[in-house]
Amino acid sequence: MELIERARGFRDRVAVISGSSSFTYEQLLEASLGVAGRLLGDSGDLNEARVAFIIRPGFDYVKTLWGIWRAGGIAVPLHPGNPLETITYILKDAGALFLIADAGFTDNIREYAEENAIQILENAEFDVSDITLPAIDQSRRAMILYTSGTTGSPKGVVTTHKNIEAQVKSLVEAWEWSPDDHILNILPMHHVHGIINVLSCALWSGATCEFLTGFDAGAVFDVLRRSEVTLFMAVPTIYHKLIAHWETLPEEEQKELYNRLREKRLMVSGSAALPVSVMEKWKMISGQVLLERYGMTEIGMAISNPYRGERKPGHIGQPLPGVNIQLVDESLEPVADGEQGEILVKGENVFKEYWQRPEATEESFVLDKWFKTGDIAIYNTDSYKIVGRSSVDIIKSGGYKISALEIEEVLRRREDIRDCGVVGIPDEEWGELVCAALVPSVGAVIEPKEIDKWIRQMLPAYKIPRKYILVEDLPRNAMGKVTKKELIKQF
Ligand code: MLC
Ligand code: AMP
Repeated sequence: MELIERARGFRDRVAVISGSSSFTYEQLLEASLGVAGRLLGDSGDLNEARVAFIIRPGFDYVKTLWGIWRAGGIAVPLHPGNPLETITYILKDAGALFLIADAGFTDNIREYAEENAIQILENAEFDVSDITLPAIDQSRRAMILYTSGTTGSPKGVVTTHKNIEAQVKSLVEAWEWSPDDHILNILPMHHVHGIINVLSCALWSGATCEFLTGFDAGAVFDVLRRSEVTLFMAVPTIYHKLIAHWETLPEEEQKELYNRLREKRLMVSGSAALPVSVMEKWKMISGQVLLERYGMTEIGMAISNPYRGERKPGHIGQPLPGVNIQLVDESLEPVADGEQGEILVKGENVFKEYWQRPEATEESFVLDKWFKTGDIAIYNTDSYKIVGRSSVDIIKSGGYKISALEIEEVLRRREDIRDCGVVGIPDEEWGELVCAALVPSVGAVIEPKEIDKWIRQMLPAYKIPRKYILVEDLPRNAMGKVTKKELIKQF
């Protein structure tokens, strides 16, 4: 694996900072070797066994990811905050054979793991003596990330080592990463934004990745104040929250922060549309023109504003190195410049398959292996601009992709709900807010608070509806199909 080979060239440099501890590339190589050895036991190769892990962002997360890769396994990162229902769904769907977890996360999952022959390993220091690692061909599967789509349940997006390398190399080239870079990571580590754009680009480059375990605006500014930090990447909601925090600070501190932030090499926004107002405000408080880029779990990053050159507000820029883009109409014919079309993507960056869903995989590719993103864009004077999505059932909130259908399925499990419709309502801070219209069953009295409590046991926080309305029936067209555009007007 080139990632590991390259690390040997940066042995004494700091790879990861978590909390008050720093870890060199040498320490990362050694600790990940320990994880690999523990996973391998007496076998010489995990041969693509799925290894799930629930580890807080930091050095232990990174050593585990690398250890799984070095042992020949497929890494399946899980979010520590997710409810048991979500975690067991993924363990089952991925057919995980191992679960590596921080102490404290294993208790409520142990029973499920034992029943399903999943071996639990508590995150620890592992012995590194006497380990022979398998040779890993680039074409082998490396990672499964779960993503929501227009089908009810999340699907596993499988990327190979080659896909990951292509995604990383493209960004390293476009954004001119170097060993002198130092990036702050506050993103969740079960999605491409945190794993690829931040962590893997840093480690590929011999740079330093510093972790905070979650988002806290004051703590982010404290790290960004330090001159060695050169890069920052986040979703628009995070920039919105940072601006709100900045506005509460005394004038002296605001000025001091401006002077610190304007020295940064690059600040990037992505995972959802960056409102022009947020881009302008951020420039005012930091002197930084945010670089907006566009990506997706299935493709890594595809389109980006330039590192050098004009970053156009409200636009996502041009194709990244190695990535091919075209816009097509519903008959898959290319559209003219200035016309709307669905973004199709092709290149080594594009994922291999949806895990054990050959039909879904086949449906997502058209023409000659072009991936259908479901995003609608126009190309105007040298830059792409996202104008919408082909499905109203996909919601983006806080940078997370959410399937309305998945939430509806969970709501419909209740006897007091006869029908329901979930929609995304535009929101300045979150991009969209998940909202649900509920049709009560005959005679049922619905208590939104109780539904909220119940749904929290099943879905991650970002999928929980923020507003409920009760309706007698959902709006439908002449064919009897629910018209979500009409439903949105009722909120
Ligand atoms: C959380 N909350 C929300 C919410 N998410 N409210 C509305 N909408 C949402 N989407 C609420 C919680 O219920 C809670 O409320 C409160 O906010 C704090 O919850 P939290 O989870 O602690 O939130 P916070 O830490 O503030 O998280 C906000 C955030 C987080 C923006 C930091 O959402 C985040 O890290 N987002 C990044 C997601 C990401 O990395 N996406 C990339 C996917 S890859 P209460 O009442 O319960 O206290 C991809 C491809 C690409 O998209 O192009 O990059
Ligand atoms: P995910 O499936 O979580 O990886 O989310 C991918 C989706 O995020 C894309 O299909 C887009 O809809 C959206 N997205 C990512 N970046 C941007 C951006 N800069 N502007 C608008 N939407 C974006």
